[in-house]
Amino acid sequence: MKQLILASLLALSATAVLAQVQIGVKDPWVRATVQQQKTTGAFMQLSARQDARLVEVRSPAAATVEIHEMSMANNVMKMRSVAGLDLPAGQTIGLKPGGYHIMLINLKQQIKDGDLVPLTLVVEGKDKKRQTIELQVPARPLNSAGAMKH
Ligand SMILES: [Cu+2]
Repeated sequence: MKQLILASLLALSATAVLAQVQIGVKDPWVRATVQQQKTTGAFMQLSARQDARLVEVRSPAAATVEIHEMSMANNVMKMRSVAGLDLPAGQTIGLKPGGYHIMLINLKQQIKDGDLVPLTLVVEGKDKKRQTIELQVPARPLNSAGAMKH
């Protein structure tokens, strides 16, 4: 229970900080892993007040972080890395299992339910100026709604 409260407080404070940079982040979470698992996904809702683009994501928890897109091709779910994700003004872009997501590759350690995973989003505005958004993203269990296989 304590962890739950902490997680929601952190989510609130993340939103407050983000108001200054015109990017909203809602309900971020990382899928917890089992031992030996080397990859996992991070998910959230992003909204921008002006046109912007998510160009990079970093995390000390993984050797490599990529922005991935999932799509169906011949009834097979395929995943590929994309250079960036457009955030059109006024729209909410959902990063969710089965769609766009942030992929954490070569995890340095197991991510357990309730852990907070630091993520840095790098967002580029139309003027090509970049800003970083620091998040502490709570891990949710493997079997939480919408968990996906990789
Ligand atoms: Cu992926």
